[in-house]
Amino acid sequence: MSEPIPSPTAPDGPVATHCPYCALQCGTRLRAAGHGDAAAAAPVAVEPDDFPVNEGGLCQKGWTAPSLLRAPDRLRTPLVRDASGRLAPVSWPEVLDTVASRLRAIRAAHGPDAVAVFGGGGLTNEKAYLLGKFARLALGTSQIDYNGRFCMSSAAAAGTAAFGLDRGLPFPVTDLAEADTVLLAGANPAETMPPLMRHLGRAGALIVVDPRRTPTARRAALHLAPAPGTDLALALGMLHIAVTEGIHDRDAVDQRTTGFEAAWRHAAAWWPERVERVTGVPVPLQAEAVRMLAGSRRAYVLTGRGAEQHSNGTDTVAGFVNLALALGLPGRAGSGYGCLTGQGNGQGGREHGQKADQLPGYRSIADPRDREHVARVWGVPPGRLPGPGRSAFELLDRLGTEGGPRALLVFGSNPAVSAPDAARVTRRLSALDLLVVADFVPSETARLADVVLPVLQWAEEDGTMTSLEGRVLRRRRAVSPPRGARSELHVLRELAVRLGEPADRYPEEPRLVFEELRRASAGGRADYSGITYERLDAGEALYWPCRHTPDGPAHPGTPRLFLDRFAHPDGRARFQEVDHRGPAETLDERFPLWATTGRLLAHYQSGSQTRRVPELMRAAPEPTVEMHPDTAARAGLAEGDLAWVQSARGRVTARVGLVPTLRTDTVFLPFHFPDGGRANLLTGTALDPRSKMPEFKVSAVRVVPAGHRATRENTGP
Ligand SMILES: Nc1nc2c(c(=O)[nH]1)N[C@H]1C(S)=C(S)[C@@H](COP(=O)(O)OP(=O)(O)OC[C@H]3O[C@@H](n4cnc5c(=O)[nH]c(N)nc54)[C@H](O)[C@@H]3O)O[C@H]1N2
Ligand SMILES: Nc1nc2c(c(=O)[nH]1)N[C@H]1C(S)=C(S)[C@@H](COP(=O)(O)OP(=O)(O)OC[C@H]3O[C@@H](n4cnc5c(=O)[nH]c(N)nc54)[C@H](O)[C@@H]3O)O[C@H]1N2
Ligand code: SF4
Ligand SMILES: [Mo]
Repeated sequence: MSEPIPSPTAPDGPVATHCPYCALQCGTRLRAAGHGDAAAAAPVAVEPDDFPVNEGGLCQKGWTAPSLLRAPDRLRTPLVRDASGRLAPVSWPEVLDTVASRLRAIRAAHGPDAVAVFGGGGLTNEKAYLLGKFARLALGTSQIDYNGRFCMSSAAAAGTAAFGLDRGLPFPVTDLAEADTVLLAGANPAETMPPLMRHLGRAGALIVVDPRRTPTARRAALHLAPAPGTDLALALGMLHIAVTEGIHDRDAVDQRTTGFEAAWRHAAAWWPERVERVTGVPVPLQAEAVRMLAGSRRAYVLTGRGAEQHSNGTDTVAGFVNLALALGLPGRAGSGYGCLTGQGNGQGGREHGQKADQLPGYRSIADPRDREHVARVWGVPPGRLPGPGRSAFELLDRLGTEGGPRALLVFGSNPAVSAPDAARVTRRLSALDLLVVADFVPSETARLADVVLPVLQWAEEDGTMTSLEGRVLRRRRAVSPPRGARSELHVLRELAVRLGEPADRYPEEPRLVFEELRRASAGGRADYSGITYERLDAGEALYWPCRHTPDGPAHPGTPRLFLDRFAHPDGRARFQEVDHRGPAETLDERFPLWATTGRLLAHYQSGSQTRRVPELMRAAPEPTVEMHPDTAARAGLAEGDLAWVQSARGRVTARVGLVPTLRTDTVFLPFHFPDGGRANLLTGTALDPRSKMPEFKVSAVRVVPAGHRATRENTGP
């Protein structure tokens, strides 16, 4: 097997590409100094591009992203755990042979489902597509899922049920600037997508639903602060007020939806005082929020992870969608419902087959016609495609158990930090016969691995990403990768060949993979067949669906969905019949506080990337537990003290940050930190029955001074 040809030198001029991190995918231009080997060490300069979503702005993470390319512990060579238990460098041919032969042995002994794959929403469309194909054909496994399950899966499930199609925002981000009112339920874009605030800042008024008074809530006309896990009661109550005050949009309900009566039967029981008792949101604020939305000609309801990451997350989103439908927002020009998708390619990553039940083009792996179409593109009989596999947490929780997978390949996730009940997941990862992790830094999961594959990162590779608005963007190579790293497309091809697949089934040129993805997605719900690198490189703004039109003018793409009809066969949106239920856990004397988790401006996700950027570490060096001064005082804690936050699962050590605007029954932890600072040592394993989303946003906890043995007196609110 020959080594790939060394990379060409980086071009001289600035290269237009996009930020490596979140789904806003801010446009940037990168300039690399020097040529050849010198270039691989030289600094890279970034400047914001004049791209519509960021309009020349970037957040702290975007500005400092180039230093990620020069991380001192960047992985530069494959590693295999040796007899002494150390991860030792090996050559590429050796590592590929080792992985392939161990996979073959595990498969021969235990069957194809003994090998599992865990993907990520940060992978380009090309990588996500090829990973799904590799799993189904080269490994023959049904056991593939990805971290998007932890992200927007509840919104995807609710959106598909309501509209017949799930595209996070069915309209361009810039439309938000024209709104009279925008309700944000459980989203904090001032920290998670700062340039989005430019557009929201031009809108008339913001309503923010968040237990914390976040930087976003501080900019809102109205802040509703429900107890964590009670949003569905609030959404039902808001629908109740809209209908009882007669300010809902009867015409829209009659003409464009079905199922209102059944949904209303549940909302009818959520009168405002009952909602106040459950959520803590005062009746006048509930009413004002509804009146603001109903009185606006242009209004949006948007959800983020705060509303979605619950064991009732899908129903909660459905509750907000029901409210939006009753107000006639979805399908009305300049109005709508949307979910703020999170990861760089969180949208594309959920469309091209790394999800357990899915084939490219947002097709279903259980649908005979979908299977037939994709099997034809792949050149195999449909019977070779496995059926649906387990969802992300269910998959992780079976690793190394009787009848569960014995090998796992991780591409683009750090579940040892980001999965719920992280100690349990870490034990499961350690119980595997073979853990293979592809990454460009030694993440906490990579450190547990038997084999580490060093891959390329954003500015070193070509491909496409699909942003939160469903727009397909070009990621462009701007710098030379280190010599020892290889592209994932190359790695997948080399492994596939060693597992007996024909090489031409796994192109390693991103453009060729995209050409195949176009055909595989043609006619699917997320149809990319009309999108080409040429059109994207010519600067066209292309939103899916975008069909291939061999005989007519090129399809312009679809920036705005649902204006004429929804995607269900009857063209109508569906109200969903949902009722409130609380979180899986309740408070008691031992665990008298709610802990919720989320994000800080300076860090990204499991932190494995941003904890390697010095400026970001200076901004947020360690885990902090935010708590109300009274809550802290009752626990005997002061600002800056080290505290233990304990749940039925485990304990996190964090520094106390006093936040006088926080609810006294709630504490907040970011999930970006490793080891004993992992917020996910606290979170539980309850899953939403529809989306399989874990309950990241609510755990019952107590907070005590670190090193302290808890007593009843010092833990209660
Ligand atoms: N800085 C930064 N930006 C990011 C990321 C990052 O890691 N760091 N990650 C990206 C990704 S993948 C994602 S998914 C997005 C997430 O973006 P957001 O959804 O904005 O982020 P979170 O901080 O997870 O949650 C938002 C808010 O939900 C609130 N919340 C907690 N519990 C509840 C509840 O029960 N109800 C309500 N209504 N609110 C609640 C939290 O207080 C928090 O302020 O951000 C993307 N952008
Ligand atoms: N408690 C709590 N837990 C949460 C959440 C929460 O709000 N609270 N949010 C959840 C959400 S929304 C998400 S999205 C998940 C995210 O959690 P993770 O899935 O852990 O996400 P990242 O930290 O982005 O991990 C991506 C890893 O892949 C690497 N990587 C990046 N790009 C590539 C690539 O192209 N190829 C390969 N092979 N590797 C790459 C990075 O270096 C990093 O180590 O966390 C979830 N966990
Ligand atoms: S908002 Fe998101 S895409 Fe934009 S610079 Fe920040 S992390 Fe990057
Ligand atoms: Mo996410």
